[in-house]
Amino acid sequence: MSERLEDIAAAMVADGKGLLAADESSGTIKKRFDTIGAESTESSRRDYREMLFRADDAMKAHVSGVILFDETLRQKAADGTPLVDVIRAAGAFPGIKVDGGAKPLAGFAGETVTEGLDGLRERLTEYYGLGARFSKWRAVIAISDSLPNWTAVKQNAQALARYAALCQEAGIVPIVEPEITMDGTPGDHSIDRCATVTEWVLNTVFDELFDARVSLEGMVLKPNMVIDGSKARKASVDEIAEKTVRCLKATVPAAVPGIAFLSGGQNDKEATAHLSAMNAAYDMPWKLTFSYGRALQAAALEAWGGKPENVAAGQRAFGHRARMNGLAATGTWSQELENAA
Ligand code: 5MM
Repeated sequence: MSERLEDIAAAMVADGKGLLAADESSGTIKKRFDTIGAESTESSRRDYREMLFRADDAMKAHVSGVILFDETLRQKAADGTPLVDVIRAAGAFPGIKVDGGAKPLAGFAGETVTEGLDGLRERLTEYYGLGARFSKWRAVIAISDSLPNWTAVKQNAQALARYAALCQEAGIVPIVEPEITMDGTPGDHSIDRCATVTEWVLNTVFDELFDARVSLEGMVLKPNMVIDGSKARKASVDEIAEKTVRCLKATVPAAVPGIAFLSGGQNDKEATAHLSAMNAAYDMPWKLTFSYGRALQAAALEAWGGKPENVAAGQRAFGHRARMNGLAATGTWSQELENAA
C-alpha cells in the first residue's frame, strides 16, 4: 500500500468503503459490554474485536480502516497473530485514537477541551512503528441555546490543528473530529441550531488547520451530521441530508478528499439512511462515507452477547451493517435491500 499521506487519505474514503470506529476507551467499552451482561477484560475485549476484524467479507469489501484504542493496537489474536496484521490482511489500514479524552474546560461549566498533546510527537513515532497509518482526535462541543462559548470552540479547534500537524509530520493521516453532540445539554436543540453551531465550529477548525499548515489533501474530516437533538428528533431524512450537505459545502474546502461521519447516537438504520440520502441526491467535491462506532457495532455486539458460540452470528450482523453502509456510501442503499436481508 502507498505511504503518501494523500494516497492513504484517498484510500480511506474509497468508493463504497468507510471506517470502523472500534477505539472505545476502557470506560466506554465497559459500558457497551454492560449492555449485554459481558465482563470487560483484556481477553474479552480482544475476542470481541477479533470477531469484527475477522469478518473477512465485510472487512474486505466495505472497511478501509479501523480506528483502534492503544490496547488493541498492541494486542494479538487468539492464535498469536497481531490484530494489526489481521486488519492489514483484510486490506484495511490500522488507525489509532491518540487523544486523551475530553476534560472539563476550566472556567466554562458544561464544556470540555480534549487533552493529549503532551508527548504526542513521540507517541506518533511509536504508533507508526506499530503499523498505524492514520489517527483520530475527537473534540466534543456542547450545544444548547447558550453553548458553546467561543473559548471552547477556539481551544478545541487549536488542539485539533496542532494534533493534525504533528500527525502529518509523522507520516500519519489525521482524522479531524469535531463532534457537536446530539445528546447536548439538555439535548432538545433544533436542527437549525445544530446547523449554526456546526458551521461555526467547522469554519473555526479550517481556519486553525490553515494557520497550522496542515495539508488538506492528507486528512479526513469526521463531523456530526446536522441533526436535531436526541430529545427533539423530528427532522426527516431529506431535511437532515439537505442541511448537512449545505453546511459542509459552506465550510469544507474541496481539497479535503473525504468526510467520514460519526453516528453520534443515531440508531444504526437512521445513520445508514442519512448517509445514503446525501450521496444519492447531491453532487459534492469530496467523498462522503461513514466512520461509525455504535451504528456499525450495535447489532454485532448484541448478536455476540459475549459468547464464543455466537461469533458467527456476530460476524453476520456486522457484515450486514457494513454492507448497508457500503451501499449508503455510494447512495444506493434502500429500505427494500435492508428488509430483504
Ligand atoms: C468508538 O467510540 C469512540 C471512542 O469513544 P471514547 O473516547 O468515549 O471511548 C468515539 O470517539 C467514536 O469514534 C466517535 O464518536 C464515533 O462513534 P459513534 O458511535 O458516534 O459513531
